[in-house]
Amino acid sequence: MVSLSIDGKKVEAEPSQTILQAAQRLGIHIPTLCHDPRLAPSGACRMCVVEVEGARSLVASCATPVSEGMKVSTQSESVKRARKLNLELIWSHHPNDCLTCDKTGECQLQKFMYEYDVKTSRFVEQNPPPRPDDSNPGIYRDMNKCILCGKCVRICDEVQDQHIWAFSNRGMQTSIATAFEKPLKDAGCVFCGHCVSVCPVGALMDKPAAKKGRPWETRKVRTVCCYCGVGCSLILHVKGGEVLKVTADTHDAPNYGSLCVKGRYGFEFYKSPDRLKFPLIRDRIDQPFREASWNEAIGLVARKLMGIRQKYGPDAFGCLSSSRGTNEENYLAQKFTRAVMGTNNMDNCARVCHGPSVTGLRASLGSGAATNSLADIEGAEVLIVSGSNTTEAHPVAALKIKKAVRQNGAKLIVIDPREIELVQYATVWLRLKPGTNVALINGLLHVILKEGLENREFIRQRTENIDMLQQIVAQYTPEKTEEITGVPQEDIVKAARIYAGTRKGMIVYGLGMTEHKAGSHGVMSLANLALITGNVGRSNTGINPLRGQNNVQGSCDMGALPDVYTCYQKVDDPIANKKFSEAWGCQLPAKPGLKEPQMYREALAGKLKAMYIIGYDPAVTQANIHHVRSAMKKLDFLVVQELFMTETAKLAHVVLPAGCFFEKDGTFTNAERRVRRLNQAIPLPKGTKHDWEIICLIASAMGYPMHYHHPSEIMDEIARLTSEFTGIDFKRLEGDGLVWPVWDKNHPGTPILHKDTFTRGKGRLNDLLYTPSEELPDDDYPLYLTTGRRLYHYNNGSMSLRNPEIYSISSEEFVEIHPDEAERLDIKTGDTVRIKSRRGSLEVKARVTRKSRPGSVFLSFHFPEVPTNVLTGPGEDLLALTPEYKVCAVKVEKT
Ligand SMILES: Nc1nc2c(c(=O)[nH]1)N[C@H]1C(S)=C(S)[C@@H](COP(=O)(O)OP(=O)(O)OC[C@H]3O[C@@H](n4cnc5c(=O)[nH]c(N)nc54)[C@H](O)[C@@H]3O)O[C@H]1N2
Ligand SMILES: Nc1nc2c(c(=O)[nH]1)N[C@H]1C(S)=C(S)[C@@H](COP(=O)(O)OP(=O)(O)OC[C@H]3O[C@@H](n4cnc5c(=O)[nH]c(N)nc54)[C@H](O)[C@@H]3O)O[C@H]1N2
Ligand code: FES
Ligand SMILES: [Mo]
Repeated sequence: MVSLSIDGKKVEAEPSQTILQAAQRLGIHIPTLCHDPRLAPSGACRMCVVEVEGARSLVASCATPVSEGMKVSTQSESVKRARKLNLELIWSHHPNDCLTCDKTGECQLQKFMYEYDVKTSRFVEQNPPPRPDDSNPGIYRDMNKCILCGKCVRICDEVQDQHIWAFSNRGMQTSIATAFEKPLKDAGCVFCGHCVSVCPVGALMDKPAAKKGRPWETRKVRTVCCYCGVGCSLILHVKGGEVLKVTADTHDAPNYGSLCVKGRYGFEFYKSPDRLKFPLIRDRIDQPFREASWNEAIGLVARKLMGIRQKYGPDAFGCLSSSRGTNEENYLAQKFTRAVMGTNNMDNCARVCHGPSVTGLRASLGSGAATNSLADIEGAEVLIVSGSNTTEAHPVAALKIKKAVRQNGAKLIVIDPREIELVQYATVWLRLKPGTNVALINGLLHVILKEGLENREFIRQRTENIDMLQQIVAQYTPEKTEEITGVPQEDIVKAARIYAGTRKGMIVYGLGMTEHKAGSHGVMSLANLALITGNVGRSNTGINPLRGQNNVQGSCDMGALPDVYTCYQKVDDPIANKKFSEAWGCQLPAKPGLKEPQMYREALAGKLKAMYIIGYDPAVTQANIHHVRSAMKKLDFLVVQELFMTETAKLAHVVLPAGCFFEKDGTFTNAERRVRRLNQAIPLPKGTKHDWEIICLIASAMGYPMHYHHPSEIMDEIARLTSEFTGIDFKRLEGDGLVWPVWDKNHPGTPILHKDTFTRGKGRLNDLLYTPSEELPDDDYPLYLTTGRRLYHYNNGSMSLRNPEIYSISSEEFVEIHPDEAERLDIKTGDTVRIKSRRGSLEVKARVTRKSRPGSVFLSFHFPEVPTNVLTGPGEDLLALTPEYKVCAVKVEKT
């Protein structure tokens, strides 16, 4: 530590700190234009100059380190004079349209001109005019306003690592530009908006909203993003019942100021004219819908469900609740299903997603959740990213991976058949054949055990079943593993050594692990890898599923599953069953219910008669949708609760219009188990109701009174019934929320699981053989089809496609096909091709790219015109029944 004085006050600072940082510790404000704590100092703007006793000239405090005995003055006359001169110089080539500039009130230049009383500039006769450029989606640009602070260039380089902006030209002509002045869309921009978020002036701004609002006229509401499981904190800027723009605060976890394109620009769907605005009902699905009052609709639902329960018994009903909805809503959905309908036929979209993570991690560690927090990624020395296209599906988590590699020197092992963006960052890329995860990981385990790289101490003390594991993986020599997976032996050995050679090895994975016949097995294999190397139970280690939906962690935690109540208390455990039966005032069924795919089978068999589907669109997003739609059509009664008229809603008897996440209070739980508050920002659209209110209305109409004044009362009930949530209430969740388990009202939460012991006691090393996928390419269908996500759109597209700015960036689907295949089939980029599987066929444009593995093609499932799931099919995870979306066999023909 060194001691120095600033404006006469003494302060201690680390020798690596700058004068600016030391001043901030004292609460002394120094003006800055080019400084950002996330970026390396550049010293470009000279606003932060201070006087240091004995120095020959003023120094930039943001770039000057402290030293022992330094005497700094931040407000001396010469400092003030220098800052004023500086402002005059900047102002001399800045347009003076402050009255109409959208940045007014937030512009740092304007603020400092006012503070330093600079009214005009001696260096100019006439300010230049604004030079507006709104040719790019989302982002508005005016290079005449640029002050060349370089923050946009640096944040794009240093945080987003995308390198889109650069200084171009020299002298007075210098400006910020993309390479060759290409439009952002063609320059490789991912529209994260980081550049916009740091611009101190009006040079880069979010496109002005249709409705105008000055910063002092807008309310800032903190809430949680409704897209992926990272669960970024958002600040909504609201005026007169409308959201004008979305930003993020650099202090808020887990994203600390970063957002992706959907978080920042994907908010306009809520005011789409397609929003459902009143209940719709009909007797039969071949009739048109008619508008109904809420009374009539709720009465009808209650009557029908009571009739079906009476005639066919409770198990003729099934409910799917929404991982887009809140914890409170999911809790009520399963309470309704169990207490009112009397069945455990309850599921959510985790079934088609990370169901195998819940099953696999529970089998290995005892708890189905991520073991560590997202912040841990940055400090890892080795990262395995398997089956996660992180930069597209969890973009803000990907920033942490990029930072770990580029700035902190971590080694990255990517396991993925596709050449995803993270491959550029990888030390080793294991490009396996789709569906061969278990074989590949067994191969890694083989090398580790054979070379004695395992952590014997950890294995002895904290795991069981090492002998069986050793026997099984003995077969998976590098040669044999290469044969099955297509990954070169040397890479398998190299990856095994890298991962086993660290005490800070962290595994992050996605659906490329779970959506397979051997999905749960794949997850258990990854757990084996963490367990035999002792890379679990500490910071910067562990095994971490990047959960998909904003609240899929929460919907599972809330018991929206067929076999458990909240936090995985088993329905067939007599103690849990008694506890919930008493709390809810009825005898609850103890037999685990149907999983989602079993519901469709039972419906086709005529045994399941009614379904209640909340915020979920399986008629598009389930695999083999012909089968799913036939099952839905056979139901006597289908209720769908939605924002939009989805394909599933089109098969319903009753459609109930619900509020979306901007419009409600409640909580979401992100992929790291962090429970956070959602704050209502705008009123419910006329005619709609909150999901939780609708459930209460139906239950009450069925003779089971359910009344809550506010979602916080539901959370209080959850906390009473769930030890892990005992310490949680809405008040405590303000700010960054809490990571469960939170055992009491003073408990700080638990970011790292399994520190001293696993939830199940010892960690289980599961001995697993490789099981091939259900449907492999053959002569008739010679290509693998693997499916997944694209950055700009989200699942069924019902929300993301309804954002005009985003839609203008990405408005159609294409199939990715490797040049080898393309040549053989005479297909060029832009050609329309027909893709056929044993279950269906579709037409789509082709894009020839090396991103696809030879022998495989890739499709997303976001565009209704290209119903990918007519193709996917027949495989299912052996334990969780998750569809094998990542492997089926297809043929491709030019049309
Ligand atoms: N932009 C965007 N973001 C999203 C979503 C969205 O729709 N759009 N959806 C959200 C949801 S619900 C989820 S669950 C997450 C999913 O996020 P991810 O898990 O990242 O999603 P996917 O793109 O489906 O699949 C990931 C990767 O698995 C790879 N893969 C395929 N087969 C195999 C295999 O056999 N082994 C291995 N190791 N890898 C394989 C694919 O090539 C792909 O790169 O994303 C969430 N975030
Ligand atoms: N081919 C292929 N298919 C896949 C996958 C794949 O990788 N490949 N991935 C699968 C995965 S991981 C998942 S999670 C599923 C996702 O499948 P879905 O859950 O069906 O997809 P979403 O688009 O998230 O649909 C949620 C629906 O909820 C509605 N909604 C949003 N917010 C609210 C709300 O607050 N209240 C109500 N009532 N409704 C709301 C939206 O309008 C939307 O229609 O798709 C699966 N399908
Ligand atoms: S803030 Fe220090 S030079 Fe710009
Ligand atoms: Mo998902």
